[in-house]
Amino acid sequence: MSRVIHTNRESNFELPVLLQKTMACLDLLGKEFDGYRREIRRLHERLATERFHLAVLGQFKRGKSTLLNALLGAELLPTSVVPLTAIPTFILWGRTMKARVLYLDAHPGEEFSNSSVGELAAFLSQYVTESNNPRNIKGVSHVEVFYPSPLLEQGVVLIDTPGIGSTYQHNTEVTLSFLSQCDAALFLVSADPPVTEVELEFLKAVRAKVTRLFFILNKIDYLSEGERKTLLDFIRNVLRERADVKDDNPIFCISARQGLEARKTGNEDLWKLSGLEEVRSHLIDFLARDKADALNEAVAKKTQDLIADVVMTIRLTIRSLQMPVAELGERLQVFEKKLKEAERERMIIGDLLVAERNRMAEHLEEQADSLRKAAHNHFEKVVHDSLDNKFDENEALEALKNAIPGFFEHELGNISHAFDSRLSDVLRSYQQKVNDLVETIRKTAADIFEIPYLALHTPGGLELGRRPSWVTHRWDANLRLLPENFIDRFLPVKLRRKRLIKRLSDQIRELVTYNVENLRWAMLQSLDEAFRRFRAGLEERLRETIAATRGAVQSARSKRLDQSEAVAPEVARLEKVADELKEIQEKLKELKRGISDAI
Ligand SMILES: Nc1nc2c(ncn2[C@@H]2O[C@H](COP(=O)(O)OP(=O)(O)OP(=O)(O)O)[C@@H](O)[C@H]2O)c(=O)[nH]1
Ligand SMILES: [Mg+2]
Repeated sequence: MSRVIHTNRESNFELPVLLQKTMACLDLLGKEFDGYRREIRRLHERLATERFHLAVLGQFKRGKSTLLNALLGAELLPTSVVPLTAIPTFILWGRTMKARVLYLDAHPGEEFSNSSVGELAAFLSQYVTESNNPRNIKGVSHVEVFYPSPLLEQGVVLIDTPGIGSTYQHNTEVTLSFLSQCDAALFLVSADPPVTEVELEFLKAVRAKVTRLFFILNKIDYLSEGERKTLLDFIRNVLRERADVKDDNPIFCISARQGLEARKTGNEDLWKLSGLEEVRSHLIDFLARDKADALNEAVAKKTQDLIADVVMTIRLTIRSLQMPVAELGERLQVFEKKLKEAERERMIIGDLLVAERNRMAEHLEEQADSLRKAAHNHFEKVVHDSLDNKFDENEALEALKNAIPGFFEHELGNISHAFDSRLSDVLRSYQQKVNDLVETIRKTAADIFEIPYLALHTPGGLELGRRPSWVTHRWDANLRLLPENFIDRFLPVKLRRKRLIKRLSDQIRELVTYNVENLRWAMLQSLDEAFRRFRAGLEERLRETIAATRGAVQSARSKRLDQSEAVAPEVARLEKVADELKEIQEKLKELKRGISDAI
C-alpha cells in the first residue's frame, strides 16, 4: 500500500512539469502549432481545477450533516431532530471561511465572509434548511461553503444532501436529481429503524448513478457490542439479498455525534472510538488519490497523443524543407484537393447534425405532449380523490398544491434521463465520424509527403456536460382559483361539486400548460446548446488539424521560396525539438505505467 501512495504522489507532482516542458517545446515552433498550444493549456487547467464530488446520502435524520460537521471539526451545517437539510451544500477548500448562495434563475449569488463558525452556520441555515426556506421558496440551486480543512486540500468536495423519504417529497426529488453530479458517496444508515423499504429503493437509484459507494452505520453509541454485531449482520444480509451489494464492500461503524464531540474537545481517544478516524483516513484520502490518478492517466494519455501529432507535423515540415521546391508544390496541390474532399465531408456531417437536432426536437415535442396529458389526468384524479374524501374546496386546492412539485419532478427525472442518454448516443456516433475524418486527413498528409503515420490512441474528446440544465427546474404551484360564484352557494351539493370541479379543471389546464411549456423551452435550450457546442468542437478540431498539416507544408515552402533562411540549421533545430518531445513522451509513458501499477 505504501508503495502505491509513493508512486502516485510522484506522478501527481511530475505531470504538470512534463506539461510545462511540452509547452516550452511548442513555444519554439511556428504559428501552425497554435492549436496544440491551446490544447496543452487546456489540459494543464483541467489538472489544476478538477474536483472530486463526495456526497453524503441517506434517509432523513440518519446523521448526514452531523457526520460532515464531525469530519470538518466544526458545527457548520445545521442539524436537527426534524427533517432539515433542503438544499445541496458543497463544502470546498478555502483559505478563509466563506459561503456563497447560488440561485436557480439568473439572480446573482450572495456571499458571506469574514465571520466566525457560528455566524456562518446561522447564515447557512437561512438558505439550506426546510424550516427557513420551506419548499425552497427562495429559489436556491445550491450553496458553496469554503472552509480551511486539510481534508479538502486535495480537491475533495464534500456534499451534504437533503434526506430522502421524509414527508417533504421535494427533498427526495432534489437529492435524486442531484445524483449524477456525485463521483462517490457515503451511504448512511442507522439503527432506528435499520434499513427501510424506501431506503432500499433509494439505494437502487443511487447505485444506477454512483459507482463508488461506501456504507456507513451511524449512531453506534446507542448500541452495545452485541447489538452492533446483530445489526451489522442484519444490514449485510438485507444489502446482499435486496440490493445485490457484495459482502466485501465494507460497512464503517461510526458515531458522528461522538466524533463531533471529540473534535470540539480535542479528545483523540474519543475520535478513534467514534470510528471517524477510519472513515477519514481510509476513505477520503483513498478516494481523492484514486480520482487524481484517473485524471492524471487521462491527461498523460492525451499529452502523449498530442506529442505524437506534433512530432508528425514537425516531420512534415522537415520533409517539406528538404524536398525540391517544384515537387513540393505538386504534392501540396494533391493535398489541397484531398482537403477539399474533407471539407465536403465536414459539411455533410454538419447537415446530418442539423437533421439529428430537428429529430430530437420533434421527439421532445411528443414527450411534452404526453407529459401534458399525463399531468392533466393525474391532477384531476387528485382533485376527485380529495373531494370524494370531503367536499372542501380548500382541501382540494391544498391537495393539488402538494401534488404538483412531486409529480413534475418525478416525471421530469424520467424524461430528462431518457432524453439525456439519447442525446449522448446520437452525439457519440458523430464523435466517431469526426475522429475518422481527422485520421483520414493525417493519414493522407503522411502518404502524400511520405512521412511515418502515427495513429492516435485517444482522439480528442468533445466532452458533453455532465448535467443537463433542466434538472434544477422550478415548478409553479401557484393556483389562482376564481372565487365561488354567489349563486353557487345556493345550488345543491352535487351541482356545486360539478361546478367546483370545472373551475379546478380549468386551473389545472392553465397550470399544466404553463409548467410543461417552461420545461419544453428549457430542454430545447439545452438541446440547442449541446448541438452548438458539439458542432463548434467539431469545427475547431478539423480546423486545427488542417491548419497544422497545411501550415507546416506552406511555411516550409515559403521559407524555401524566399530562401531567407538556410535549410540545414532550421532542420537541425526542428530535429532537436522533436527529440526533446520524444524524451518527454518516454517519461510520460513511464509515468503512465507507474499510475497503472499503482491502481
Ligand atoms: N445518538 C446519536 N445521534 C446522532 C448521531 N449522529 C446524528 N445524531 C442526531 O441525529 C439527528 C439528526 O442529525 P442530522 O445530522 O440533522 O441528520 P441528517 O441526516 O442530516 O437529516 P436531514 O438533513 O433531515 O436529512 C440529530 O439530532 C443529531 O444530533 C450519532 O452518531 N449518535
Ligand atoms: Mg442534514
